Order: sequence, then C-alpha cells, then structure tokens
Amino acid sequence: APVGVFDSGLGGLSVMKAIRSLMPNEDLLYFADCVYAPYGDRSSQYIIERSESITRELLLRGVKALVVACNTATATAVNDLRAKFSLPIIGIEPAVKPAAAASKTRAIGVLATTRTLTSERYRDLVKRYAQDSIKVVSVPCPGLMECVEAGAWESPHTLSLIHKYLDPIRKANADQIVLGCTHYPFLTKQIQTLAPAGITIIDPSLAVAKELRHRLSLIDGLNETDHEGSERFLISGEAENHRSVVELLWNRPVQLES
Ligand code: DGN
Repeated sequence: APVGVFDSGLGGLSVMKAIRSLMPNEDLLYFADCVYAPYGDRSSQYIIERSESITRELLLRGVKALVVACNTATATAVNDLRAKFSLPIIGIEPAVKPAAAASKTRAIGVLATTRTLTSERYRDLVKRYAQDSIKVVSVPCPGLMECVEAGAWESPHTLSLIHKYLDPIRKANADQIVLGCTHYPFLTKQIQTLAPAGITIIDPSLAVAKELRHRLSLIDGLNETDHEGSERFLISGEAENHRSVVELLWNRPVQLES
C-alpha cells in the first residue's frame, strides 16, 4: 500500500523528497490541491473541509498512512483529521524547538503563511519559548509560495520578496531561520544568499520523514522488500498545466493524473 502525501500545492514535494531519500522502497502517492491553493489565506473551515475530502480520496486509493505536507493544513486541520480517520497521520509544523535549542543570539526567525502564524497551534508553540526568553520573529510571506510554483526562483520579484521578508529577522539579529512552509525549501539557496552570513536555515522535512518511518514500523507497515518505490502524482484541476513545475521540483519526468 502507498503512503499518501498532500499539500495545497506542490511545496509538499520538498517533504516527499525527504521521504524518498529515507525510504526508497515505499510507494508514494502525492495529492496537490492546486485548484484550491493557496490555503494560506483561506478560512479554517475551508481548509478543514478540503483536508478531509483529500484524505477520503487518498483512502479510496488504499493509503496506509498520511503525511500532511503543509504547515497551514497541519496547523488548522490535523486535529480534525486525527479525530475522524484512524490511519497514522503525520503533520509538519515550524521547527521552533530545534531552532531555539541551537540559537546563540536567543533570536530565531520563522517564515510561513499568515494562516500558520495566526493559528492557535503556532501561538501556543511560540508561547512556550517566550518563557525561555527566546525571541521568535514570525514573518508571514504572502506571494512566496506563488514564486515557487511559478518556477521563478531567481527572478527579481522573488529575490526582492525574500529580501523584504528577511528584514525583521536581520533586525532581530536572529541566527536561525525556520522554513515554516513546505514551499520554501526550494528557495533555500536564495534565502541563504540574502540572509546574514552564518545564519542557519532549518527545514523540518527530514524529521517528518523519520517520524513517518517510525509510525510505519509501529503498524508493521514498512516495505522492507527490495521493491523500488514508485511515485504517483494526483493534481486537482488540469494536471498537465503543472507538468513543467512538478518536473522542476521533483527533478525527473513524472506521470500526472488529474
Ligand atoms: N505549503 C503550504 C504550507 O506549508 O503552509 C502553504 C501553501 C499555501 O497554501 N500557501
């Protein structure tokens, strides 16, 4: 049985790459909710409904576990999904904990969508570190996910957005940047170039992949044969419109289904 992975768009492919690198034998089924993306500025109710209907769709296709490869959907919907469905569900959230632990300047930056940063789940997370007198600079980044999906990683517009969003992080003298949206790892090089020298960029995808492996082992669900894992890509709307970007992000030719 495959592992289901979903995002409101194609950013979750950064998480799927980490899963693939850790688990070469698993079949992976990616669902990109491109028609309804971005989730970043949608209402909670809307994101919950989309997440539930995608989970149902993936269950019909026999998935044994689900990875919510979207910080926005995790922050908003993962509790509802866990209450409604009984398969293992792994979410992703801004890696504030490892960033705080590694920070020498006691200041960290978090780049994410507005919806993630205003969620109760995120605010609770940040409160815990405020008590340890760690300054968490949360920067909503509207428009950045669209830059990734347009494949325009080096465009002047993309670079100027990144420059602008790094500004408060620079001012706070943060020494860690948390990528709190699964689209942003595709811009790691650009962020690194525009950020102050020596800053550390934290991408939680590998931690998510490890958690998935752990959860699969608990249900005896790991594929330990020498089967070479396959990938399928389901895209809401007209799949072919997204081919070039999926291939850019996944780095090889892909089979798409609408
Ligand atoms: N990739 C999604 C996330 O990690 O939050 C955000 C995409 C979006 O809907 N803006």
